[in-house]
Amino acid sequence: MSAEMVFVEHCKGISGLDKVILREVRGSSAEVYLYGGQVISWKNDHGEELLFVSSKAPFKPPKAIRGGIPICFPQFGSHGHLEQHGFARNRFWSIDHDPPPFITNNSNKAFVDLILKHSEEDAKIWPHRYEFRLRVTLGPGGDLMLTSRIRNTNTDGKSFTFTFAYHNYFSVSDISEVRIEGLETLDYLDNLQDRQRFTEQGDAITFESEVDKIYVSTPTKIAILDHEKKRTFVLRKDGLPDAVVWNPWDKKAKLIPDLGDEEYKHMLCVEAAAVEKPITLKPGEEWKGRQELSAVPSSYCSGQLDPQKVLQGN
Ligand code: TA6
Repeated sequence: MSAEMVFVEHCKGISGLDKVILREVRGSSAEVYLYGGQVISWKNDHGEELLFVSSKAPFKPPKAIRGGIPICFPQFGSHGHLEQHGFARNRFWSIDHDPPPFITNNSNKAFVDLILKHSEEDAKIWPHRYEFRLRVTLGPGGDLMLTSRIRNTNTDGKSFTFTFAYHNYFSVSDISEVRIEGLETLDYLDNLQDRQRFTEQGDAITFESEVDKIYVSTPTKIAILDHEKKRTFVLRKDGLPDAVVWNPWDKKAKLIPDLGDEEYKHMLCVEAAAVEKPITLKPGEEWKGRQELSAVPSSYCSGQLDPQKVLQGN
């Protein structure tokens, strides 16, 4: 390790937007935009990009950036009176210079603390005071951790209720070659059928058409296996009982202006979320929701990946 290793760099990104680059000793990196408090890039120690960002994303506020890890708060989706996915993803966050202490592994050096607070403008549509603290950490092994702490700071004695998601866009080689392990046999709410409830079959989830499902009460660990890339993403989550799986497929992709017509093939959203049971905080209460992403090489075994090994491993 060089003595000059810079773990955290503050600079300008696309469209002159403020961003923070996190770097780790073995070469992995991540980029976080203050606009949206959004992770836009996560690279492994070979410099390979692991997140999908649309080539048509304009990076022009007030539009949310299509890709990376948008934060959906205080509303996931369009069920509610707020704009789709809430407003946190198109607000300018600030650097949090003095966050309350975390009970975590504090040997990590590549991390940034961001904060979003209520504003007069937002109070017109969501009349609450809050502090949303987000820590993004890149571990020495290249794992990416996001921890959200949301506190009700209302002074009028009122509780508030919200839904939430880390809307992860993973970069995949070819959506037809990808499968998800860890969600089989679970119940899901189908966004394509008015959030009706169904039960998933026993097989791993594969993709051959549009999917937009909210799996409820899922295990804390989900694996996304990319056969062609021989790569497995492992998503671990805490405080986030649900998992959303979304791919727009060809017809829907054509209707999304900031997504290339063919780009649906190279993206898959698997999101750590709290949707089915909204979270309510009384004044002074804090909620914490955490996810950890890792990308590990996976190998073939008689033409098939062994998902059990992936799910059992650390
Ligand atoms: O998380 C899945 C989803 O809620 C889909 O319903 C979908 O349309 C999508 O997110 C993207 O939403 P956006 O508002 O970013 O276009």
